[in-house]
Amino acid sequence: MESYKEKNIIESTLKHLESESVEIAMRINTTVRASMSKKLRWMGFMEIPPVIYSLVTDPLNHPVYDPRFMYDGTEYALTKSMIFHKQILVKKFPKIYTFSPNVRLEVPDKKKTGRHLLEFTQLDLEVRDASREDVMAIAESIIREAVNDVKDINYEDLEKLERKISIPSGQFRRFRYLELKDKYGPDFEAEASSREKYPFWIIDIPLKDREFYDREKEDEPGILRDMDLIYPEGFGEGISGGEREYRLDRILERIKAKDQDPEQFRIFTEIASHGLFPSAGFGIGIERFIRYICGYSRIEYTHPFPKIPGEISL
Ligand code: ASN
Repeated sequence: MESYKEKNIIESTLKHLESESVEIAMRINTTVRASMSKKLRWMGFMEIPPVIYSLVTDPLNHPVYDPRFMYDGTEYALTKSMIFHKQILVKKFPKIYTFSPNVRLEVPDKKKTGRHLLEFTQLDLEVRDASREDVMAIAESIIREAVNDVKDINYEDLEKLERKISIPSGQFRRFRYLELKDKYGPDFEAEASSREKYPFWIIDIPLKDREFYDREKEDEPGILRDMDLIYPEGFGEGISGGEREYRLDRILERIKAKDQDPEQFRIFTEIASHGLFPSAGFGIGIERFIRYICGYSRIEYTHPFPKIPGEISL
């Protein structure tokens, strides 16, 4: 790397670390992670170590550069999400969570959104024999608890940021994906996010807008038993999850319907042929959640070493 570029990176890294916004976000990060772990353990979850690279990872539903490397003659991928590992894990442990580092090399243009980091952490959880509604209730309760803990512990920081945040005490609002799309047009998610005052759910996402692993509704073909959580005030998407397809024949059909190469998922489908359980789960992006709590316009202030799309970073 040319030395002037290196000098710029060193300067900008040190400047970033000095920023009060980063300092506050790190205190809130500490509270949020402890709060979520505490609540989930209380609910009977087991914490599992993350998987950083693997023989199989989430295909995602949008194109990203796919980092792979060879080790001792075998090709591995960096984790984009632990979805398949979660489905395998619930065979043994009925309620699991992990703080999972994900690498998603998004196109440089994604820098504009202010909510994409190429490397981030999601708290990814999965529950055997659970319904979508069960895990939505879990998400609501860990969010509520974390916001309350931040208000108790980090009140001085919230005052400094002049940030007031409130979470409904009951269920969050739910909107069906296609109804929202009819109402607001193609940019419905951003539109609804900027209009709403509280976090809300988008449910029943169509098959073509999602990965193959979420379960199709029996009574409404083409629509999935899944959901996204959207933060209000324009902060956008913060969670995605759903009930999972666990039957091998349906998994294979869904891979085919997505025009994906079954070979890419062979190791997972082989394991699925030994039997998977029905399950539901979700992942909540930690940096996005902190961004929403702090009210930051840009996500990079939630990470001391942010990987910003299109930029060289430490
Ligand atoms: N973690 C998400 C889920 O459980 C998947 C993802 O991040 N793409 O559904």
